[in-house]
Amino acid sequence: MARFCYSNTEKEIDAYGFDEVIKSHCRMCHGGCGVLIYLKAGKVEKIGGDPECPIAHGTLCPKGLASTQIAYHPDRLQHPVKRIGPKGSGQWERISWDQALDTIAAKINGYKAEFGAESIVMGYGTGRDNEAVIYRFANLLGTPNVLTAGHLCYGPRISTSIITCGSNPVVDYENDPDCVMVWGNNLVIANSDEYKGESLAMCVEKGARLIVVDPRMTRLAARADIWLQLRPGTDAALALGMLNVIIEEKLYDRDFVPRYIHGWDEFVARCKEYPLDKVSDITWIPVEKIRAAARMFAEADTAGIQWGVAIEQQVNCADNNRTLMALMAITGNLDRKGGQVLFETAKNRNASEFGAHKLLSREQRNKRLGGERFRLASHFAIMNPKCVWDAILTEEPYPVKMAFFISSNPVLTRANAGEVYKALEALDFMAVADFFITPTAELADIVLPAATWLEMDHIADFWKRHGYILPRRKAIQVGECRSDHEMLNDLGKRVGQQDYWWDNFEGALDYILEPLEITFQEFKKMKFIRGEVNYEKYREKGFSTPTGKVELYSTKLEEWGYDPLPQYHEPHESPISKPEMTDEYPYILVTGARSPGFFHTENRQLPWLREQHPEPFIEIHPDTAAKLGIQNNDWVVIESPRGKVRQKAKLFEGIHPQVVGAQHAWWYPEKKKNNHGWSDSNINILTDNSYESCDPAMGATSVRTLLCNIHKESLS
Ligand SMILES: Nc1nc2c(c(=O)[nH]1)N[C@H]1C(S)=C(S)[C@@H](COP(=O)(O)OP(=O)(O)OC[C@H]3O[C@@H](n4cnc5c(=O)[nH]c(N)nc54)[C@H](O)[C@@H]3O)O[C@H]1N2
Ligand SMILES: Nc1nc2c(c(=O)[nH]1)N[C@H]1C(S)=C(S)[C@@H](COP(=O)(O)OP(=O)(O)OC[C@H]3O[C@@H](n4cnc5c(=O)[nH]c(N)nc54)[C@H](O)[C@@H]3O)O[C@H]1N2
Ligand code: SF4
Ligand SMILES: [Mo]
Repeated sequence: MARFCYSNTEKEIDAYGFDEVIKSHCRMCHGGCGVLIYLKAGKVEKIGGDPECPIAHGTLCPKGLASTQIAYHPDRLQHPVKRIGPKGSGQWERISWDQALDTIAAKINGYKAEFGAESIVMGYGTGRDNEAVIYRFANLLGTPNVLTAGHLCYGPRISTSIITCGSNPVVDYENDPDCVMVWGNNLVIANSDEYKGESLAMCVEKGARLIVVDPRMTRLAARADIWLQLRPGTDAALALGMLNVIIEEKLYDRDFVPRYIHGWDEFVARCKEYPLDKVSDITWIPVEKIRAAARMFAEADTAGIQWGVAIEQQVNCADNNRTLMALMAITGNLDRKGGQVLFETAKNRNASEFGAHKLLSREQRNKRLGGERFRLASHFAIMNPKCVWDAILTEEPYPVKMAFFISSNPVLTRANAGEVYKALEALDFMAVADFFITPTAELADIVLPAATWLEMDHIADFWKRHGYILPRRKAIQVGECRSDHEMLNDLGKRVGQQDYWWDNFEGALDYILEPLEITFQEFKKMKFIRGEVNYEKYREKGFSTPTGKVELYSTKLEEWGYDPLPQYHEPHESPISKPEMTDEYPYILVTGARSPGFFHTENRQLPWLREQHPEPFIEIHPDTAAKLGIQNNDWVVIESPRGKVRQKAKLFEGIHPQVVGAQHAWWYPEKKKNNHGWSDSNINILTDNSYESCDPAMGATSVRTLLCNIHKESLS
């Protein structure tokens, strides 16, 4: 991210004739960067970074800078519509908000009466600051079925860290860790969750040692002291191997371990099952490199692991997270200043309380689809998507009649997209709230026009674990667009939840802030609020787990019938687990590495961003490409047992010759045919969502590691 040089707001107002500058917080991704919104004649003219922001310090990424191109896009949906042709036909008619909400409410009330609240699935995707309001609506309705991306993204980090050490440990960049190990993450592009790439970049700039664990050469890997180019999906084996070195060489924290670890002896025995020669065979990384990385991490005075989503989208999802937490814990870095801290949130009502989870009855909770199968996920109200598609298509264990997707595009973002499409086509009734009529929205009966972050008042980041809350201030109104929060506040009142909602959503914001004894109007005048920062809290309070210790041996997983100790399983589809497939599908496919201008399926319509990246590409090693007669920029067909799609070849030496890396979430808003070309380049046509391929406790779908074949597309 380039530092946005910003000196003097008033001078700029005079020089460029802006009428007003509003401080707010961007949310073109998971959000958090402070911005200055420059207004002229009631319109946003420019977005700039806010140097006073404690999270991003005035830096912005291309998506944030392009926010106006979403807000004012000519294709943006500005009023509710209902479908008047067949699903996917693109025929829509304008209706009023009252008509739209009354219709949706009547459907909800009808299905609830006839089939039970569980026949209605509420859906969202990645973090948008609307999760708590969606859970609140669902819990009050009595449906346990809220379908999110939480099974394969962030949910695993939160749930495994809660059962292991009480909360999600966040790298303490403010206090300059001496070593950062970046594991399955590319923060300088993704700026994900609690983090912004700027903090990591500054930390490396100041001299922190850097270890990168990634099958692809990223910008960070190129700068690293040690780059561990592992075989995709073998992270747990690598981490267990590193733990083994740290244990054997007695590099662990001798003060912390005996006092604060639960199950040390059993854990040590498990690690010993992973000697480095075995780990090297599994991971493709030379023994000496693994040993050097383990030593570098363990010997640093303070160290943190910048962990990312790649470790979660695997069959070893939960165990990957747990082995990385073990590395943090046994080296004494957990909750240590400059290590990885369990930050306390501000004392506002948190997302879990606002989400009204306690109001969902035990009887309804027990009906959560897949709840018995994926018990770690279900304990945190998270679902595996296939359980929903199956219930729609087979009516087992009970019928699902309606889905309401708010900020999600599942036909592009969920594994085995062909099945997803079929299921959504089979639904009795579907509603969507979005900025555009996306390929998913094309299958809906009603689409509601959602407000962007520029168009809402909100308490930003109150779901994150970095401890900050930030004011988001409404700058503009576009058409009849409304925030998801306001929309659900109104819909709730139409389905019998009137006692739990407010005259308008500002009442909810006041309710969230109530424990801090301030109103939203008062919060709006502030820059941010941060929870108290204390380190090594465990010395007084222990860890918030059943044993009060860091549970490397998990009593919760044991109670739910899983192995309480982490272990490595071979990916469901790999040259080792499925040797019989390798003739037909010789390459390992990884998908989804983030690109700077797009946020999953978003922004393909925005000229500033699409211009820089007009087509999807698949990274192929030059030797592999030469063998297959593929040249840079050739269209390539990528095939798996589930189907085939096309992307353009990008020859890239930073990837192993047997591995290819394809982009995810591609559709073509400009295409009229085939529902905006939803299946042309959509890599999730190829990904597997079978139950056996998912993490057995978390239900994470393995979209990072599968087998495929590639060939040059023929012109005929
Ligand atoms: N193959 C493969 N698949 C993946 C991944 C991968 O790496 N590889 N990554 C996975 C991950 S980590 C995630 S989190 C998911 C993301 O999956 P999704 O969240 O489903 O995907 P998005 O494209 O981010 O969001 C969908 C829609 O939300 C709309 N939107 C944005 N903000 C708002 C808002 O405030 N309100 C409303 N109503 N709509 C809004 C956008 O216009 C967009 O159409 O994808 C997953 N899918
Ligand atoms: N611009 C942009 N920013 C985004 C998003 C976006 O779509 N666009 N999406 C947001 C979301 S929802 C999320 S979850 C985050 C994700 O952000 P990150 O966690 O940074 O995830 P990715 O960039 O998908 O993947 C990180 C790295 O994992 C590597 N990788 C692939 N397979 C493996 C493996 O098996 N093991 C290991 N160790 N590494 C592997 C990839 O090569 C890649 O470089 O980004 C968020 N930010
Ligand atoms: S990183 Fe996210 S919050 Fe920051 S400017 Fe980019 S899109 Fe906005
Ligand atoms: Mo994600």
